[in-house]
Amino acid sequence: GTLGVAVIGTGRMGSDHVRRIDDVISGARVAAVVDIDAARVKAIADGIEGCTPYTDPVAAMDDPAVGAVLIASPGPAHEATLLAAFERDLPVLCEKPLTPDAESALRVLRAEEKLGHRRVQVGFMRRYDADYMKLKDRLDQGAYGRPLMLHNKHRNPNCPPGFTNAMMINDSAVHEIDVTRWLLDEEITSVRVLFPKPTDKAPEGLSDPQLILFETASGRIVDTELFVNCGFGYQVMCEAVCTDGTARIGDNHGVFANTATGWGGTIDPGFEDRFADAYDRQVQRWVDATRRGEVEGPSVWDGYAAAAVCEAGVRAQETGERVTVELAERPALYR
Ligand code: ISE
Repeated sequence: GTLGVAVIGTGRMGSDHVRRIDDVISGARVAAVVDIDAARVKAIADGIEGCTPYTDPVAAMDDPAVGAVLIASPGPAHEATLLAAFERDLPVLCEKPLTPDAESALRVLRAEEKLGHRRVQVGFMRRYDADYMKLKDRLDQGAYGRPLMLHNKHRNPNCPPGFTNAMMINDSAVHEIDVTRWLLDEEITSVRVLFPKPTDKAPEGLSDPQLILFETASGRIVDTELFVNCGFGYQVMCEAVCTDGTARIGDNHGVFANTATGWGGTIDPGFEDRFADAYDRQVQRWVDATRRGEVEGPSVWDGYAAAAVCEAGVRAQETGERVTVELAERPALYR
């Protein structure tokens, strides 16, 4: 039957997921919405048939209409919700970050291991973007030989208020961390961060842009230009440099026009537009897998490994040094 989903957290991503499950996704419906803001969840639930508002995630999970959980609350709240979902053996789609640090991510990993089967798909949605999927496919086929380097660019028009240097790593570069591990199929072993001359568009205390360098287990090098106040739009690019060629995605797609004033296209204003298809595909694939009783996509191991690299990244920002990534051994469940 139709999967009843509890959407936990109704901020920017949570409310987008409510709309997505309600309008776009097949095989699922929003059975419950949860937020600490009671008036907000009531207003959302009032607009959706058969949807119950809650302020407590655990109460929502105990609602018999709920068969799966989508976690889109702030990162520090994820661990408690994940552990409660494990207790009820409920399938979970958890927005990134899995948890805010490696230690708590490892606790979640141990809890899922104890459960004995995977229950979580982590919201690294770039793995569901059509361009990234093509690049991954071709790299896996060896279409350009063996990959040696990746050049990434990650630009946001502006950052939300209160954005910090650590958030540049934990919220933004975390996507390049996941993409690197996924495309190259190996772990990141060290991180360095360089601070170019900053833009005057960045808020006080934020050094923007930053240049982030990863080394991987086999000695590949990956650079990322992270620029969260570029001012003009949202752009994500990835170029793989391989032994027999290079391949690049993310040059803006869409309509290419010739007009009196020149040639070209438009730049997406934000990640909701640029990655709309990826978010849709991510949630649809999660619903489909869940209804088959399966789990796919980025795992708790991927969430933990990303958290460990983020921690090294923040230390690299603070010290100016090359910081080695410390990783627990990969459990059999995730091999
Ligand atoms: C945000 O949280 C995201 O996940 C976006 O993909 C990223 O581009 C942005 O920088 C983050 O703040």
